[in-house]
Amino acid sequence: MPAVIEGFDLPSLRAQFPALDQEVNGRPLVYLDNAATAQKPREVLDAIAQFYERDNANVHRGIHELSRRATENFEDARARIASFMNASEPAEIVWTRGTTEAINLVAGTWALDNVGEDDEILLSTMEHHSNIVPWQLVAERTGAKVRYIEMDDQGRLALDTLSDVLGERTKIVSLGHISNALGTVNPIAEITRRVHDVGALIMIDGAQAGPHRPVDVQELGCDFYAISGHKMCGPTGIGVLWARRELLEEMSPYQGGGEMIRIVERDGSTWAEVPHKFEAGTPNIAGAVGMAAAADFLEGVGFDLIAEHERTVVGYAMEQLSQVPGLRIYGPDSLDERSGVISFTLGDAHPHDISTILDSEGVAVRAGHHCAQLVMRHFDVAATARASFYLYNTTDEVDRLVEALDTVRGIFAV
Ligand code: C6P
Repeated sequence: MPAVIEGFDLPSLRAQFPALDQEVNGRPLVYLDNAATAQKPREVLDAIAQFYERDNANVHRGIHELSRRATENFEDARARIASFMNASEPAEIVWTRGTTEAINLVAGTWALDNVGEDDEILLSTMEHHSNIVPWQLVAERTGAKVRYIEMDDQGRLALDTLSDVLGERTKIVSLGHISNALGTVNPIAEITRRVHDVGALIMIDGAQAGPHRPVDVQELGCDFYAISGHKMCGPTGIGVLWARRELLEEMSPYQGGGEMIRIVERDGSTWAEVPHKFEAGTPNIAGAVGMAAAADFLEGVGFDLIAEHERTVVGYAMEQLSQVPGLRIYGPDSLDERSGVISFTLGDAHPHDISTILDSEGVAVRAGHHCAQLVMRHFDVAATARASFYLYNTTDEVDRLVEALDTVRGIFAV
């Protein structure tokens, strides 16, 4: 059993997550599907409930007290996320439905305005479909070419071949900070420097990074960064696009509607200031409040302690899983290069069967292509099972996973 981390009180931390305290199929739940979505602490649930119970009204519209409070809550939440990401100012934070919408926003505005027929868009084969398909749509509409950074046999970006695909034709590069299918952590600051050297912009899909490490957009030096609230203990349906103000200023609006205009005339309209120019319609106000509460919660626990704890649990899981006969782990060997995700196969057992059997023992993992079919193709598998860990997981839960995998081995004679 690994040593207890000073200052990290795991039992009382777990007690703050009501959903963790239940039985599934007659066994205490072991929730290892955190890369899909994380559970929510009481602090976040209370913040959302309190908003609806006391302050609910539309924002930026009414002159009455509740509308004033709702607007204050919403704009305070924006300021909270600005500090969470170390943005220069709250105006650089655009609320979206999540990472997917943030990437579509950049693809549908900046890219459609700036990418032409002879240009190239650079992605990697490690990307989630949310960071591939929006760019393919841009390529279809503009005639630009999509190129890919390849991976090596440990699922790391093959940066020794970066200069083969990154050059003066590259207009924008879009990469995941941490892979959802492999857990690989990419050296974003280093890549960003190389991208800027050729005069291109870089967008980072931070869906899997925001929950686990401090995201400092100024230190990373990137141009666009996206995160989702629900993966970092916040609610679903809310996320953020961060971009430097001067980029937001020059970008076209994304969707048209209320809230994003200054003046509407019969023959045309003018736009509101950033970030409101990108926020058409009634926003997810309670979602923003909940995401800000999640930022408070995570920073309250402390990212240093979260990282140390996750490293202990993931390290223990790697050790234990690598002793399971027939089990193959995908992604980097070194803990320095991976985050909370462990993707694996077990003999010839189909990952969906693995997941079903684990579920029958109360262990929740995800199975499938994880919206990363290019990763599956790279490793020549149709699917993997994926155990993804977060701040509240324990080494005892790793033991429960390994025990349940013994059942799988028995059934499939692995
Ligand atoms: N990955 C998973 O199980 P949304 O759905 O917009 O909040 O996030 C999309 C997304 C984008 N990039 C990465 C790296 C992601 O991991 C995800 C979401 C979940 O892996 C659901 S498919």
